[in-house]
Amino acid sequence: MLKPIENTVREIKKLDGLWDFCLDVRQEGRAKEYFRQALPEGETRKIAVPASYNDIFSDPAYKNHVGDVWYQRNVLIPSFCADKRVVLRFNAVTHRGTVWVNDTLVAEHQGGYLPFEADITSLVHPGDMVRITVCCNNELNWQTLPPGLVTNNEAGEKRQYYFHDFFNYAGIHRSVELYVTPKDYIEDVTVTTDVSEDCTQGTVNVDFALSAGSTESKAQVRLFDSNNHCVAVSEVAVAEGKGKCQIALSGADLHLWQPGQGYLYNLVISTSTDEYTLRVGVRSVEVKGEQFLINHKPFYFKGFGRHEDYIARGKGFDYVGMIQDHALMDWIGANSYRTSHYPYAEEQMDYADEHGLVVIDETQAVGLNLSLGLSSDKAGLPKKLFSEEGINAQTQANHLQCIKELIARDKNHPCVVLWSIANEPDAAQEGAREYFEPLAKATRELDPSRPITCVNVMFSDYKKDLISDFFDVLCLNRYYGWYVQSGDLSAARKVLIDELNGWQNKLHKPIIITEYGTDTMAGLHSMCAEMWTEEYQCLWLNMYHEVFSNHSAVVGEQIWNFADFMTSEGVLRVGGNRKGIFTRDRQPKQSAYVVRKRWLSVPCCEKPQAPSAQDATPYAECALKK
Ligand code: BDP
Repeated sequence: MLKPIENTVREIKKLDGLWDFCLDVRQEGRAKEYFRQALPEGETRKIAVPASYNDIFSDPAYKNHVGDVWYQRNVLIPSFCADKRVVLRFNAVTHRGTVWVNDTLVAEHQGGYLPFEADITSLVHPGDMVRITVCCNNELNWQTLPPGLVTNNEAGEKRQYYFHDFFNYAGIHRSVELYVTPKDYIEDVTVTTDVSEDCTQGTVNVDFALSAGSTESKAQVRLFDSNNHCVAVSEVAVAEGKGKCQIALSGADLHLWQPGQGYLYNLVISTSTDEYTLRVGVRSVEVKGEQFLINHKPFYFKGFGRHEDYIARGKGFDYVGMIQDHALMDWIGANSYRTSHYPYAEEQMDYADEHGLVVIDETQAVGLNLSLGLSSDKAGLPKKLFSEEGINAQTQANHLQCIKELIARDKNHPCVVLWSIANEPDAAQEGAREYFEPLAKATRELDPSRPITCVNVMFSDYKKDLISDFFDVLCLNRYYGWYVQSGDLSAARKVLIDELNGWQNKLHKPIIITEYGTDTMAGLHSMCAEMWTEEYQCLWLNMYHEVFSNHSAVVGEQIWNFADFMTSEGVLRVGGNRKGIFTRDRQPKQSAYVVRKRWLSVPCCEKPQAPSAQDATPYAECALKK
């Protein structure tokens, strides 16, 4: 799915800003057809788009609303729409969006973190003022991704439970765009790249598809380097709307996309009516034995699991947050992150492409697990997770749809080196193998150019796990010394080492520790480095780092989490999850300096040496000396 762009034949009008908004408290908007007129007077107020609606008004009615909400605005159709194909695009409506233009239903989409669009050419004319109405629903059930459970409490109020550990923010989370293309247009482009073993030759494989019914017989493909110098031109024959070509690069024309150095070319495809420019990074990715190779060199992942989570705007995208997070990741020496636990805004993928940040790209399949203790109300839970009443064939079909949409959006981003199809499913349950095998197979077919993974939960260790043989990389989330062996670092260290050895002996695959961390209250200190203190976080990380540095199969460490983030209420959380290395307002905890020292001690792609006990900060060092 191509991102809208602007050039001489394509234009974009952003529809971000203030929209009318109301909660559908009586859940009557669909029956009363709210889209046919202005939203109900007296209940409607202005809201910002993009943003989550939950935290803006500091009112529990908004924060905890379960069900539909309505957004509406009038839009003037610009003159650039004349004789063009006009498309309305939503980059993310969480979790379900239904869209009307005036009285006409134009789109319905399930899945809160990926774009969808509607061709509205026949409904609009330049100069028209049209009413756009969006019904946004945040309910999660066993067939949605992520899954959840809606119940009614004693007072008859709807409550939403879910099995993932981040707040169920909802709303129009990313930009809304009205864009145009020519009526005969370039519909899709797929680029894969390869690099010779000695890194002296690069190959760019281009496949493109034109809109249905296209009668074009040829197209031109050009590649420009970052100085806008044309390094390749290819005249491509087009048959039935499809064309392909291969571009070879070498010598002064070849610049690899590398971790830390995001070199990008511009690939320009031109037909008689349309032109599309795509940024291309030339690199190779491969899993070989226990190594993860980028451009044929071992790559060691240093970075974080993150969240799109910000004060007041929740999961709403904005450039300030994006740039601040990237500046902090740069400061601390991170070379990578995982889009835990849903696809992030495409702007973030573009930024990572430009800056050579390596991304593990994850779907929103999180919380397919009943044993994580995040829901206090067990009523209504299925007896078996993978069952007709729980995660069933419909869930699996919806999960496949998420994978398809993610790959369709992100396949051309060089930053993406690994697809993660789920986070912490209960991989020890009966039915897990039958559920995941077809999904793993389909992911490989959709994109044969990248390795795949499914992030493993601590309770499905190497003795219990039933699915990790389907995947190329073992991504492990581990909390020894926190949720279990709480406060006991030497016991935790032993379990961690035993487990890494267990996985290594069982599967001989590269291991990335995609989560490890401790809840830490910024400002809480203790001479004895007790749990929840800044000292404990430092000592705990140091212990893990020593183990990783000394283990040959570990090819990456991604700390949980980059920053503190909001979760649902519960006895496990105090004002959210506090495992951040930065606070929610992006200030460093003591651990930030420990991590920075470690990650900057070696060049970008390399694995750091084992730290000494003294590396756990001056405070912790004192706590160590008994
Ligand atoms: C893992 C989850 C992550 C949680 C984390 C934690 O993948 O989303 O936030 O643990 O407990 O289970 O902090």
